[in-house]
Amino acid sequence: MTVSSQIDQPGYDAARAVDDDIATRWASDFQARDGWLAVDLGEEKEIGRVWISEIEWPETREFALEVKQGNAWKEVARGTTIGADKDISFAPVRAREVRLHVFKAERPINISEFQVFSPAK
Ligand SMILES: [Ca+2]
Repeated sequence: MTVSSQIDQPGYDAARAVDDDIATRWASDFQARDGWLAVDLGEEKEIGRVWISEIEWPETREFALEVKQGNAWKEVARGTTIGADKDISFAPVRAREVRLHVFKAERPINISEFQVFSPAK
């Protein structure tokens, strides 16, 4: 897990966004209005869906899902709001690293869960 920034408080580290617990979350620096959260799957896998849960009030206004291809990030999906229950499917792609890139948020970024799946069958 790598993130663009981190709030200066314990208990909100990046790993909280992938701990399968909706009650815990990653929080960006309090001043941040953009940023990203990247997940390393450990090996290249075919993926085609993510599930994202933001904190209970929607803060994100513009975001993209990106996968790393070589040294560059490639956009596979784009959206505006996220909210508590956002399921996004996209054209299947092979990648090891997946990133939620928030371009614009109303408040600091708070992501409770960011889960990556193989393409829906
Ligand atoms: Ca969590």
